[in-house]
Amino acid sequence: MNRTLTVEAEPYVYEFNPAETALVIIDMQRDFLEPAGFGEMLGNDVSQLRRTIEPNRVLLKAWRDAGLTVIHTREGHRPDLSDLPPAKKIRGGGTTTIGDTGPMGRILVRGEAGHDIIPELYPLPTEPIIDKPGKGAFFATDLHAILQHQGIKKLIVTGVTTEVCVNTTVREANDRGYDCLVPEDCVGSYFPEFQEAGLKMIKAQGGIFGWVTDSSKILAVLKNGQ
Ligand code: TIU
Repeated sequence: MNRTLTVEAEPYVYEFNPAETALVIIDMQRDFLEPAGFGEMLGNDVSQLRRTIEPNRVLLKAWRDAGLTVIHTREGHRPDLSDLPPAKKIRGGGTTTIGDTGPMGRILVRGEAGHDIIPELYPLPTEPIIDKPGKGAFFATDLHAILQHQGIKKLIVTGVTTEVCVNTTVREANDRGYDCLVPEDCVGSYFPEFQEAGLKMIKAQGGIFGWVTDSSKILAVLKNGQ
C-alpha cells in the first residue's frame, strides 16, 4: 500500500503513506496490564489499561493484514541490572522495586514472565521488539536506526501508559522528525485525568507533538485504501 491516505484527526487531518508508516506498540507488558502484576501490586487500577487491549488487537490485525511495519517495545532491564540507573531503582521508596522478585518473576527484568508482552498482542517473529531501559523508546535503543533502514517517516503510536512511555516516545520521535498519530482508544493510563491531559498535550498548539484520533478512523482509511 504505497499511496497517501488521509485520516480525520485533531488538531487537523493526518496524512500518511502506509508503506512509510510504522505501528509502534508501547509496553503492552504483563506486569503493567495483568491483574496480580507489578502495576496492580503498586495499587493501580489495571482495568484502565485493559480497555486498550481489544482496540489494539483489531488495529494490529489490520496493520499486519496490510503487510505494514509493526514494532513492539518493552520497558525493562538486563538481569544483572547494569543498565538500571540507581535513581530509578530507589524511586518511590517502595520495599519491592525493579529487579526484585514480584508476582510474575523479577520485576521489569528481561526474560521474566511479567516483562513479556501480553498474549493478545504477542509479536510475530518478523516484528522487531525494542527492549528499552527508559520511558522513551528512542533512548539507548536502536529504534531510530531500524526505522531509518526501513524508510519509515511516520509513526502510529499506541500502548501504555499515555502520559509516561507513550508521551515520552512521541516527544522523542517528534524531535527526530517523525509525525506521530495517537489513537486515543489504543492508549491508556491508570489515571483518567492523565489520560485526558496526556492526549491534550500532544495535539495542543497546532499539534505540537503530533495528532490524536480514534482507531476506527485509521481502520476505515486502511480498508478504503486497499
Ligand atoms: N510503560 C510505561 O508507561 N511505564 C511506566 O512506568 N508507566 C507508569 O505509568 N508508571
